[in-house]
Amino acid sequence: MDREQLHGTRMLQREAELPTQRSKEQRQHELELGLPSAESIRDRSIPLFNRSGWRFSNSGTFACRPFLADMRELGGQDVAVLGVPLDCGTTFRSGTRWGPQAMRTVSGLAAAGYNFEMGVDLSESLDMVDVGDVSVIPANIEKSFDQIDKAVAHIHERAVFPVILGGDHSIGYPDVRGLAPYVDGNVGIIHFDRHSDLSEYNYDERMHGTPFFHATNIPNAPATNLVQIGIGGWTGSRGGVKVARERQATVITITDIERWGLERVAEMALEIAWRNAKAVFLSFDIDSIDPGFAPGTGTPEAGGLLPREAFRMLHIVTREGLAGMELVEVSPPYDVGDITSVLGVRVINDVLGTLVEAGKLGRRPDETIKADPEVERQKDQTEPGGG
Ligand SMILES: [Mn+2]
Repeated sequence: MDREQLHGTRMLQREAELPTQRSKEQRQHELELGLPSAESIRDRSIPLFNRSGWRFSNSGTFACRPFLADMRELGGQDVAVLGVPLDCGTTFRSGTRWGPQAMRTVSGLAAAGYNFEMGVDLSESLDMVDVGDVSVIPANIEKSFDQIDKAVAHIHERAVFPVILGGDHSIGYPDVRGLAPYVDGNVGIIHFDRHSDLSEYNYDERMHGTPFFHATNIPNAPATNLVQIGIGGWTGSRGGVKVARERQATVITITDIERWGLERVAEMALEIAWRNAKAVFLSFDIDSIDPGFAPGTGTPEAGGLLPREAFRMLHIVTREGLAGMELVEVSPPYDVGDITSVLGVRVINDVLGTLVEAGKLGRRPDETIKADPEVERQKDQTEPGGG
């Protein structure tokens, strides 16, 4: 018997005879819909926005909203939900590449969009689309940053509010990098986390402990407008502390929250983020909430926020409006009964509900409905004659 008689050899030849026309047309179509990728991507058949839904980009849409296949049609909507299935920036447990899919899957639970306590109905108030995932480059974080930056910038350029589903926290840097050029002034950052994420490098690269070192190097995103809420525990690094001290970032610990109370620290965070700023970005790391409630995450740190504490503070810090938000570090392989994904979706819905309630996004279903008395009081103070 010789090599030519092997089935394997025949099949080697067979592959060369199979047609490729349909798949080539499909890839070309996806490239047209998904726009050209960042300059650093050598394979020019990879689009900027992933239109194939392959592998870790395979998921339903957020809150069962329409999937926007053609990114050339973005514009005029209120909200674009964007997945970033990236976890090559994790330094301990990976798995956040499954975060967008898991959150989309469980988001169907609250897809009706109605919240009794807030008195809002997102289905009535928000024109929201799911634009699918960024085509990330799993083996190259810098190329992934270029893709994320360009994708986020495309959403801001079309004046749509992005809700970014991580992915690990390394994406905080390109998320801010994609926003900053579209803000005519400074960008404030409100950052919920148990970790400061201010190191210059992890393992010689810009991984998930580094996003705010690099984001606050962007000229119009100064660290003096960075407020970090929930910092503490044993899993942070000393390097980041030095950066926060030198750049005068504001760090609010769990001890501060216990001592001063939720309302006072949240009011302070809101004031510092907006001081001489034109826009504020919200970065919410799910590990800011105690791992008893949010076990599905890469760097768990006990003693974090209770869910209701996080919801109360979010209600205060987001009511003046946001330019975008990210929900990062949901790692479904470590989750139990999807509770971490459910919590992530709840945070997103609460923020959207607050923005609608405060008249900062979409339309209030009935303008005669009074908002939270606290919101009204604030408006009366800040807007002479308004209300
Ligand atoms: Mn964290």
